[in-house]
Amino acid sequence: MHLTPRRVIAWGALVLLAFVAAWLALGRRSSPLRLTSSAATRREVPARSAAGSVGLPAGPSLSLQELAGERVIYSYAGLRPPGSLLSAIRAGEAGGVIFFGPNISSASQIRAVIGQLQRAALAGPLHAKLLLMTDQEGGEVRRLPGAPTLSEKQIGASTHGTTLARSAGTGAGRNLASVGINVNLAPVLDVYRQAGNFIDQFERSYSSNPASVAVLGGRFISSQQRTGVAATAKHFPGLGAATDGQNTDLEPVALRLSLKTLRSVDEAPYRAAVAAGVKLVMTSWAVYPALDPHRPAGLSPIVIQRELRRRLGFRGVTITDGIEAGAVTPVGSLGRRSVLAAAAGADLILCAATNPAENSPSIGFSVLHAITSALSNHQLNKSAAEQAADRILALRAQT
Ligand SMILES: *[C@@H]1O[C@H](CO)[C@@H](O)[C@H](O)[C@H]1NC(C)=O
Ligand SMILES: CC(=O)N[C@H]1CO[C@H](CO)[C@@H](O)[C@@H]1O
Repeated sequence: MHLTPRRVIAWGALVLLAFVAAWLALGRRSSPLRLTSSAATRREVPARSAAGSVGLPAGPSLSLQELAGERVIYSYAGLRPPGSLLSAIRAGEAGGVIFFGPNISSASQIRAVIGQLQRAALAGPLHAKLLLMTDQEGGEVRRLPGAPTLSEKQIGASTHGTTLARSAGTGAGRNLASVGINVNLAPVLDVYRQAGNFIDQFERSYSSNPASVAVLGGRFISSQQRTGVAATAKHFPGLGAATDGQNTDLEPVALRLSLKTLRSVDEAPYRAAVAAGVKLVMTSWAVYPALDPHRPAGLSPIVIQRELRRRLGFRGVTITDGIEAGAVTPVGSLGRRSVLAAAAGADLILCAATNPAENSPSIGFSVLHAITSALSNHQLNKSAAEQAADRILALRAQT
């Protein structure tokens, strides 16, 4: 072939093209290698903590024991957390701890306990902070001295209610944050019916008017959450109709309200709470025959999944009331109650005794073991448990 200058240029261009094509092909071949090496890196860095902080599916990397442990909120008696609780936390088998008044002797004492608990959690396989919670509602129901001093009822009765609800939320949040508590089991959104009834007797309800409860509860939630402390709207779908003798801590309670009343009165404040971005909702242990005649709200998929999640659009973390409550003892053992609660859609199981002096990590261990075996024998749905763990880890990463 006679090489004219034009042919030289054409061949040169062809050779160059061949080189570019080969280089691209090699590049493409090497990209799966790059993916593999980044996957390997991800396995070395604990997958769960990465998942928790960015909200990616955390599930597949958690063991069954860890998936179960995420759901457990432990309690203990006395001023010092027992060694067995610290070991469970270090093993990644705890979602959090609830504190009661008798466990708190001073701000510095509880701050030191919290430091110890969080160091154990951060040293564990999930490297995620615990959810540390208490009831700092206001008025008589406060586990720490200080804000909020006004009861919900006093706030509801004031002409400056919205301002007071905002400062109660800010005060509660700053007070709890100052000792390291990152979840408040407040505000109460129950709409009371009769003066002196179950929820009104300690002034825990803002009002008998659902619209007022919605506005005041919403203000409390957004102000408190701005301080970095998560709020818990309770007790869904509402305990405002319980008489003074109807105490779910002590015995089964049925609230025979019509579906219309439940939705227009009792559930109404939860729309405002969801709009305010409330991070947790606590279910009640009462039975609401209009919603589910057979099961208490906290064990009912109809109440948790249909009413709260689908109808009201709640996407946060659900938590039971105390698993030792008299209202649910007829259901069966601690283990059976907690598996039913988890199956119904309760993300967190509050493992506390009705008498705080009887609080013990052993309540949490029973729940941990029951949920672990229910997961391993497929009595509980593993992918639903992974979704619950994702919600809990996302909350743990935010607090
Ligand atoms: C298990 O849970 C997942 C996620 O919530 C759901 O999509 C699936 O239908 C459930 N499976 C069974 C058998 O209930
Ligand atoms: C020293 C102290 O106040 N201990 C209390 C801690 O909490 C339990 C109840 O959970 C009380 O029984 C203790 O007296």
